[in-house]
Amino acid sequence: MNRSRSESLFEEANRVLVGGVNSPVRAFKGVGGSPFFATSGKGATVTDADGNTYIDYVLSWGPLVLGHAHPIVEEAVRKALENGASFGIPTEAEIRLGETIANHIKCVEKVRLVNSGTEATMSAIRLARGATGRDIVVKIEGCYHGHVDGLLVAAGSGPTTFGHPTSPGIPKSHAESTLTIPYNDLEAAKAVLEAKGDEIACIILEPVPGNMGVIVPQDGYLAGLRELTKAHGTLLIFDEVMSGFRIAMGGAEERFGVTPDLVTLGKVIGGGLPVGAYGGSQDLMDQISPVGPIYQAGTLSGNPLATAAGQATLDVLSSDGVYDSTVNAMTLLGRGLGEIAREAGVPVHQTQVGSMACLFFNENPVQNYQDALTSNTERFSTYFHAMLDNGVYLAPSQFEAGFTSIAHDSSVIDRTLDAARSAMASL
Ligand code: KE4
Repeated sequence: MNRSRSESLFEEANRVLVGGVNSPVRAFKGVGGSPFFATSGKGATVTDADGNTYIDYVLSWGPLVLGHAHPIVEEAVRKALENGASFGIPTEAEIRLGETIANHIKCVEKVRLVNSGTEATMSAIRLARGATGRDIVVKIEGCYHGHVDGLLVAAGSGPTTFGHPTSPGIPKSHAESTLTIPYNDLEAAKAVLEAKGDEIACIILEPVPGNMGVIVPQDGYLAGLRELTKAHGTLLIFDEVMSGFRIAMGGAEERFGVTPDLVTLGKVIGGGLPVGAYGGSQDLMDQISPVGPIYQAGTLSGNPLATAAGQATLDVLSSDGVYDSTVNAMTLLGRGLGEIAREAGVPVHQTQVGSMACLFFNENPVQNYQDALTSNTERFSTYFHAMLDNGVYLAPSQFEAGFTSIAHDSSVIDRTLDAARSAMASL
């Protein structure tokens, strides 16, 4: 497939943009080669600067649950823009988006809109620390919550440890107030809470992680975390920036019956424009400025264009049968990929929750980050490039999630499976 225009654009980009990108994952470092440059998207497909069209399972890393350039979303943003791009003064649209979020995510009595998932998780952690008067945050190894200083921490040795930063520029003090435990390990959670419980402000996790591939919570894991955190006065934060409106319209609380103290959202609620949010009980949220003393702010938070795109997306997604169609598409795809892998004799471990899924090139089950790391990333990279050359764009890393949209109909899935049949045969 000819991508010469993208290649020359990437050379130009590298002269002014760090790594040629504005977010590292886009640089294809996980799979080698260089990224294509997008020029347009429509429904389930995205087209590059050389005119190649790909079926898109990245969907801007999750937001485009209605597919690219959905007419209702486009019209909503166009109409909002006619009245002006931003006011920095309250607008009714922010009330309506807040109400829509609260109507779906039951633990949310009050919400604060921000501009990214990172802002949402950073603010939720500040709230947890302010509300509890405690400093330590527990995160789950392999979960990603945006580039928040204290959360760019990898686990040290052993199941529960003081983390060390995975990035320069993070003060030792930040890393020292972050503990890391493995996913799906209640014993590790129990140990850390018994050891430090009265200093731990919160445990934050992706209830269904999508940043180490997609991993399914073992039965009782989330409920166990809820029980343990409650017993120690530690807040439980579900980071649903990725899983929100993907694993259920009501998030993990609906799917698993576990109610967190705070939830963070992003991606889908902005429909492709910058929106993040964090929410919880009125008692907790009213501790945020201007009602309470915990400060958080944002020039463009709740801006009219982003709220219009988010509202239109959630309105379409919550109409009859629409959400289910995204899940059914992923189920159809997963079934087909499993068969193709078996026919090709390629060992894979598949996971799916709602409309997010992962194909691990791994002959064993993947229950946590250490398991995920044993996947055959070489084989994944070969598969990724074969699929790309066959017109299917997957997330350029084994440790990401795949997403479907309402535009991924059966003909799109069939075309994907044809591409997979030939890609798998080349492994
Ligand atoms: P943003 O700041 O990128 O909007 O959201 C950060 C974030 C928070 N929480 C979860 C669970 C997330 O998945 C993310 C961002 N996800 C990555 C994809 N793995 C975004 C892609 C990127 O970094 O460019």
